[in-house]
Amino acid sequence: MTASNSDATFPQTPHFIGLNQPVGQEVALSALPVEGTLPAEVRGSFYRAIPDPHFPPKFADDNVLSGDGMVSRLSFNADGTADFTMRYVRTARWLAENEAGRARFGRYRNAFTDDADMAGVDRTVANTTPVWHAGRLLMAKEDGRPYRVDPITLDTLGSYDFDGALKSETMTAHVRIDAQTGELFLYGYEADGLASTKIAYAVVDPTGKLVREQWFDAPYCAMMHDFTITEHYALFPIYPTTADIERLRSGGDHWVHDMALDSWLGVMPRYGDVSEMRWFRGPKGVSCYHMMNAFEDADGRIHFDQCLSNVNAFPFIREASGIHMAPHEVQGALTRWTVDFKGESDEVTETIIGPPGDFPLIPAAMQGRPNPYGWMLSMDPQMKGPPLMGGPVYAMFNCLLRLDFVHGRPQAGHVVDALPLPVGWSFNEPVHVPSATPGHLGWIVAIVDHQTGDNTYEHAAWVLNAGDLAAGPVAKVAIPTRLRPQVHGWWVPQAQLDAAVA
Ligand code: V55
Ligand code: FE
Repeated sequence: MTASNSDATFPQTPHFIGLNQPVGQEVALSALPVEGTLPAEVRGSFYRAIPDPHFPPKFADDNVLSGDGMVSRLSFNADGTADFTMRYVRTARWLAENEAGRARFGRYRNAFTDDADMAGVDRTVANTTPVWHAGRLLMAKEDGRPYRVDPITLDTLGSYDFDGALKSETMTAHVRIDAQTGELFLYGYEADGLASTKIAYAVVDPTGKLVREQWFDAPYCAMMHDFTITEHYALFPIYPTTADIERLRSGGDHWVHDMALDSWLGVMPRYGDVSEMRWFRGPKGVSCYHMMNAFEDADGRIHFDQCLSNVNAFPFIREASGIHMAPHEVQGALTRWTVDFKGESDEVTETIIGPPGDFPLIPAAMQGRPNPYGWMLSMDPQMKGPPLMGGPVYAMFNCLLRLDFVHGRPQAGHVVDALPLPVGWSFNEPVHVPSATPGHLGWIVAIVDHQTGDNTYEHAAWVLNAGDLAAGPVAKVAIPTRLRPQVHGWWVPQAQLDAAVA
């Protein structure tokens, strides 16, 4: 048994109330009934990463991103039922705090605010993405190395450094896997310490062996949450959410957004040398957490498609930056930056290609190649009430969209299919399950939240036809326990799980 936070007091801020209220308990539910018809192709496990603080924070201004990593697994079983399990990742930090029965680590990504006796203890919380590659499940967070987790039991197997090969102290939660080669491409920023400009870039072969790691300097230290690959290039975007070591030393915030600084896109041949990196300048002040994809066209130009916004989307980062904006002033769109690695220009060419929103998704097989279509979460403009409060933006998305870049109208943001939810409901990030039927777009699995009372919620996994969202779920699994908003998820087909366990 682990110490429970259920009787402890969390700050009554948006980070810890409502949907963001810590769950504080591990869960094991088996043989959950599936309502409707589960497609035979939806066989496998849907992993989710959730931040869930084990103990109330040392500092009341703590944020939702600091929470201890929890990994959950929704397994769609051969008998047509589903199992749901959720466990804390036993990070060094979790173990140290569990032993003391209280928080010993301080502010978000500021080790200078930790208890003195925690100096040198790995403070990452493994709370952002469950990454599956080469039969290994890794719980990743961008401020440290990932933790390896058993994909069946969810037991923590320890901090993972690719058998000693990874030199970077950090690894992104947004790796990219080329489905055609089976390679995993990763980077780590602040690779040698807090507020450093050092970025590590590494390639992992299809067997999981890290075969190459190179370091380079960013134009400035920025929050580098995601990156992309194409068939021939690796692309590193830099947006002006910046860190400063003196601010950290004085106990301040890790991140401040600077509207006056340029954004940048670093591009290098993906098997090349970092000395070949070219930096393309983007607009000032913009911000992005997630890219849908990047690819090369027939002329060799590179298109980089991102959920871009005019400022950092996280209210607590804007507050720390002295940027006071009403929620409606925070605007964005699915935005394409086009660059020509072999051309003259050092600027990006910007085109709006889709609606505002986040959590973009494409089939794994299209990674780094042209994606004629994709999905993302957005806000239903017709909604007759406020969004559900939750997550780091304090507002959950309530609409799932399909974009078709071939058949959709650019004026309509290429949106061809939508599933808006009623007031009081929200979507968490979906995953895609491929179909073997030619022409079938596959399936979408996502957790849906529903507020039923003052502080009561119901949660279910919905399975949708990815090519007919508007039809609503073809199957649902109610998950009868409280859930906190997911950061990211990953779909692992049953055959890959079976092969890894064998
Ligand atoms: C994000 C999430 C993080 C983090 C930095 O969603 C950025 C973006 C869950 O932790 O530390
Ligand atoms: Fe992310």
